[in-house]
Amino acid sequence: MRLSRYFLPVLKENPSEAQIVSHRLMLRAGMIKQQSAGIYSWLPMGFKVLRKIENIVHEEQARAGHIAIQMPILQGADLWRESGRYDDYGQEMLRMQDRHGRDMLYTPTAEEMVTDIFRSHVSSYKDLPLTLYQIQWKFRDEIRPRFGVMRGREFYMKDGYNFDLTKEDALHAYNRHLVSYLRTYERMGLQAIPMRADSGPIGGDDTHEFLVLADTGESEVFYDSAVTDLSFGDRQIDYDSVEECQAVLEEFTSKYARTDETHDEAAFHERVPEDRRRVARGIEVGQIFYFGTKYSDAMGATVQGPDGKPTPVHMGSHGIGVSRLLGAIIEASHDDKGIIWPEGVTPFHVGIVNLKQGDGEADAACDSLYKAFEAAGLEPLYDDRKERAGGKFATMDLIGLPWRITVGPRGLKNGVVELTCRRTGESEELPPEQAIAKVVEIYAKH
Ligand code: P5A
Repeated sequence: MRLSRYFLPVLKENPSEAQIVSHRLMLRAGMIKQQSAGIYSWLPMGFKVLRKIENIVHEEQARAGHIAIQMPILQGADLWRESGRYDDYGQEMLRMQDRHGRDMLYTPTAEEMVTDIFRSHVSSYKDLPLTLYQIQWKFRDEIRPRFGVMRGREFYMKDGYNFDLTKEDALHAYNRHLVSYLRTYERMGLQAIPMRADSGPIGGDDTHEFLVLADTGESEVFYDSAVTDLSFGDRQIDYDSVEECQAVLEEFTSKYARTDETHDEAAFHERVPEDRRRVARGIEVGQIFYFGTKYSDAMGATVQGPDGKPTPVHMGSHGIGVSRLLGAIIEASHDDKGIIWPEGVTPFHVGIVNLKQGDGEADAACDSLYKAFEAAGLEPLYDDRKERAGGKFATMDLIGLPWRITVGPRGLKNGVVELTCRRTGESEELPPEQAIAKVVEIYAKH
């Protein structure tokens, strides 16, 4: 993309409404625009990152054997009356009526609808296990929407639902989700720590939240510092293997790590040596639940079991805060100049800064870099505006592309361009071909 043809409405001033750095940087970098409290338009660069995050989620869901569907945003109230949640959900649910006076709602989650799909089409235990998921907009009329996309009213969520014959099978689905989430977040450059949590309006006893540590997080968390040494890395897991998933779950959840809802001070002291006890704040980027037959009992979702008798299915649901993740990633990865995107989610792979737009040689060198990156399957953002170098650097630093190539007449005389790493600020002068090769090699890992 050439910046002169792009739509990147960066703000020079700090927006006064933003209380935390990720919200401020998303507004300043022209990624989102607020339309109502907690409701945003996604401008091109914000939308691009949203799509990147969404793609990672889809890829990791596919790897775990889960199947994508799409359910409607507006749902009839009847299914929710069957489960009892139409009344339970209270004011967080946005309700409306259609022209016939039928009660409708904007989906805050979709346990009821997916259970309805299941009961309509699945009748035998032989069709299990099954996990269906979607990535879809949700609405929760939060009392205090704030911090930009972090606590929106309209937000984008991956919600997945497993259907299993037995509790044992459903717990494997739970463990499988935990493993696939660890991998998903790591691909986004995040450490998200599974913590024992409270199940709230979704219900059930078994639940973990995934928290990214950040001072601006809304949850208070208590943990053994040893959990921050754990990393999923590039291990290959057989998602069908009960033992392998169980082993990962145990590795990542056996140390003390809880949100304030389930925190137990006595257990904290007993289980964690004093020098490893940490009290901090975290951003909840996902949550997994096992709730057994709560919805299948209420809604008559049974299958014919091996004994020929109707058996209610065991279920769980599993969510990732896709739009919230943009905020979480920025909270975890920025400096005073702007965002620092992890390679896995960056909107463009590399920025090209032309120090002397209009200079024949500099323009030609930039064009050829641009073409070479495109040919290698990467997306460059070329700042081809007639602007001062200082302004171009400030924009690149603000929008946070991990790698920048600076091209100017002086370097070109010596046959070199400058390759700069956004995270470390380190630069090196290299012939253009070598700079390209280096960037291509870095992204081969992402
Ligand atoms: C699991 C999927 C559920 O709703 N039902 C279907 C279960 N879980 S949850 O924890 O309530 O939400 C899942 C994730 O969505 C994000 N989230 C939000 N993001 C932005 N703004 C909000 N107001 C908001 N509410 C929830 C969180 O990341 C949460 O973990």
